[in-house]
Amino acid sequence: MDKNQIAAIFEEVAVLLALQEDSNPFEGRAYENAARAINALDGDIEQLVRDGKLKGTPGLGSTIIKRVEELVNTGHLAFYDELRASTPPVKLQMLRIAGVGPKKINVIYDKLHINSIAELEQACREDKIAHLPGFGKKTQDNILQGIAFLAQHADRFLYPVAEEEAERIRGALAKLPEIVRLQVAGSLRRRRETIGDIDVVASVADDAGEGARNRIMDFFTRQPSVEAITGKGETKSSVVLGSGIAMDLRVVKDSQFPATLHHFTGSKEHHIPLRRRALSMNMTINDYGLFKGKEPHLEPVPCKTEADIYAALGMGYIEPELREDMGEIEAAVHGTLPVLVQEGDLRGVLHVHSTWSDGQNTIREIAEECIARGYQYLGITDHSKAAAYAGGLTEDRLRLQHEEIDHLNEELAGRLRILKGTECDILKDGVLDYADEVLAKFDFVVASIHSNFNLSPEEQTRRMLRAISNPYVDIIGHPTGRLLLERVGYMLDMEAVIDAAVKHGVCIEINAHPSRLDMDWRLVKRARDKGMKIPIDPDAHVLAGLDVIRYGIGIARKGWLSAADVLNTMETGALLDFFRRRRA
Ligand code: DGT
Ligand code: CA
Ligand code: CA
Ligand code: ZN
Repeated sequence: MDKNQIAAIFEEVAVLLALQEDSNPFEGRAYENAARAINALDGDIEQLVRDGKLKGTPGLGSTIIKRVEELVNTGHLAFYDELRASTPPVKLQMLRIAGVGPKKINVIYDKLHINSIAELEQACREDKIAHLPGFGKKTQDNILQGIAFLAQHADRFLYPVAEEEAERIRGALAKLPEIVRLQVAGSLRRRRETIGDIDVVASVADDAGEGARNRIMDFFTRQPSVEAITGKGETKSSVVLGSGIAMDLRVVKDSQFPATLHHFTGSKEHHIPLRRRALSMNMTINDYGLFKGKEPHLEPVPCKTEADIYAALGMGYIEPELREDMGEIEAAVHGTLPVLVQEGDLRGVLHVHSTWSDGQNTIREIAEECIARGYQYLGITDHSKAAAYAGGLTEDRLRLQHEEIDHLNEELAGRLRILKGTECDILKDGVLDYADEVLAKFDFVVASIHSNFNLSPEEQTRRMLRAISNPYVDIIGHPTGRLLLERVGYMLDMEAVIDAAVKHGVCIEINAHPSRLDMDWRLVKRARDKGMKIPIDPDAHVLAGLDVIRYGIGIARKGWLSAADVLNTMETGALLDFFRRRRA
């Protein structure tokens, strides 16, 4: 068991403790602090336990150390298992509702004996929640909204969940000798931010017999991750996988593959203007293929690839990410589609947390990882002082951090440049958490909202615009604060925010975390069209958090970004000039 796993269990213990009837806030806080202390430990925790070296670590009392030892030695923690077993499941379910924390959950549970989210919804409708001590009408409405949001998104999945399930099965199918071509289609291929179901298209040789298709379908429905088979035929089978996501496999003749792949890649919205264009050229496109003429007099146009289909319709190839009816057909006809950015175009990353605030790795560790990944620069952005819950830095600690960065930069000269950044809180009134003299000491400043999510849209927009007008702000972090499938973001007028950012030369990030992917790709395109340079930021809190960059690349591509539109494709010198010029 490594330190990240142990810290995660302690974080969960803190939550479970807070959900107990007569919870003691100090006990919970002890586990939160312990989780942070463990994350920040240098070295292998199992070794530290074996050597008895945990004693004396700030944040780790003797009880906690015993529990760490139990976890390291047995892989379990009886205390945690008991807590889990004794916590009513509905309390954990309620945690998923935005704006409802342990305190409110305990009141709801104790006073109204609620056993399910459906009962909670009922209690809201009967106006019972509003009358609980410390609640009120507004809270009740928020809970109803939160429940509706959960219900609406209950049947969708985050991209990485769908991708992992799809990849496992695609990899298995790829080994079958009967299969000629094989491709994931649907929203996953288009790299949407959330996925309804997985669509896969396979082909067999045109002269293959029924046996080949049956073998493929048998193999597919017998995959270990298949939980249920909801349909099984010669051309289409459907299953439900372990995570609850559904998957359709279609098997067609290889000569039909391009048209079938194109159809099931979608989107439905992309197909509408495309079909219209085909008809205007006296052609027909459907899920079987491309034809000259109109029904019923169809004459097939042979196409070996999707590019052939687009070419026959008089346009350039349209990448799957762009197939959303956002103007891509017209651009393909006129040859003005962008060359989309790729992960290899990035020269560095700009929004990363270290152990100085709530990250789990030291700046040195992150720097070495960035070198290994071939980056030229690393922008460290720990939290500012208002974010006390996340270990935000006071001005005194900032000075120490900057000394450490200076030393590392001397040592790593020629290999990596570490940029001094901050993820500075935007306070309620739009003022930044650090004074201008402090902000001036950074190479660049990311400004983010982490509090007061419930302001009116007008107030929230005003707050954001004020932050944007601060000359030290270079990048706005996760601009709407949304958490996909969990909560909508805070309400603000993103069109006004983009316009103001463009006017002040401020960038708005694509936060690449798969639960955020914020700003949304539709807004990315709008910002790009107005000339904004957009950074793709990992917002990493641990080394593996740098991997999420590729989800951000997907969103950048959906937003029509080419390498030149992305801030962190710049070389180090050009990037530093960019930040300096902004301030001058
Ligand atoms: P999802 O699964 O909700 O994340 O989104 P998609 O785009 O994967 O949608 P899905 O799985 O329902 O269908 C896959 C593709 O098949 C879709 O993008 C386009 C095509 N398709 C499905 N239903 C229709 C339809 O009624 N009309 C047209 N033109 N195409 C359809
Ligand atoms: Ca789908
Ligand atoms: Ca489907
Ligand atoms: Zn943040």
